[in-house]
Amino acid sequence: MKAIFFSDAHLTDSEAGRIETVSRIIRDITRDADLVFVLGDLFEFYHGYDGYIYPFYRESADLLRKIASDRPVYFIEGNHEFGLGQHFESYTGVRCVESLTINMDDRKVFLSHGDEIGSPLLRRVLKSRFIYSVMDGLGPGLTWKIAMMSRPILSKSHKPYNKKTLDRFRKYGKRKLREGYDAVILAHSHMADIEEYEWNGRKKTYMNTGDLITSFTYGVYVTGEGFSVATYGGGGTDDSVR
Ligand SMILES: [Mn+2]
Repeated sequence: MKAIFFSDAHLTDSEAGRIETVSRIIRDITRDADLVFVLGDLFEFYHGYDGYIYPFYRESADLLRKIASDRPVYFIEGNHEFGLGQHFESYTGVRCVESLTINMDDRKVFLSHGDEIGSPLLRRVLKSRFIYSVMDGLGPGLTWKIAMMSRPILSKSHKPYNKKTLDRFRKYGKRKLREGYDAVILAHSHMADIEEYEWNGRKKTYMNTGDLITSFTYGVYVTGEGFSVATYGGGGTDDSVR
């Protein structure tokens, strides 16, 4: 069994070339995957509407639909996705969730975008039923415009390396592992990372998928081999930076 984890492409309507590049990467890395996890912020902004897919996200939605046609795909929403919605789910066949606990080869795995680490309060306010109903009322065109104007509030899509943030994510990962998970997979920091621990003879893993903007990293799980971080088209003999 092979699972693929990727996140943080932050696609917008103004960079058609980048959508194409990211589509190619996603197509390539998921080709032989039995299970696919999108760890959030694939889109710079998304709020789902009935019967509607943003025209510039059609390509990405169609790609997810194709991937999900013959294997399970989970989309764990990021802080830039405000309810992908039922239409997105039924159109793509992808399961959209806030966070996820799943069993893989007898390992209990926790997956979340990871934005609960930095600003849980802001997350609660922005991702509220009230805000969603305002977005519903405004419609996709106006909501998109406002979202693009609010980008500085939503958080930067380009994040430089930051040791303090890296450590904060590791610490949170460790805390979740202590709660009884065998693996914790996060994203959001845009810093790919993998830490392995051995507690009471049981192997535990914290992994961060990094991003598909600057570092082009993603996570891999293979039965019998465990977790690893890989770089798309990156150096090395097998693209892996374990
Ligand atoms: Mn994020």
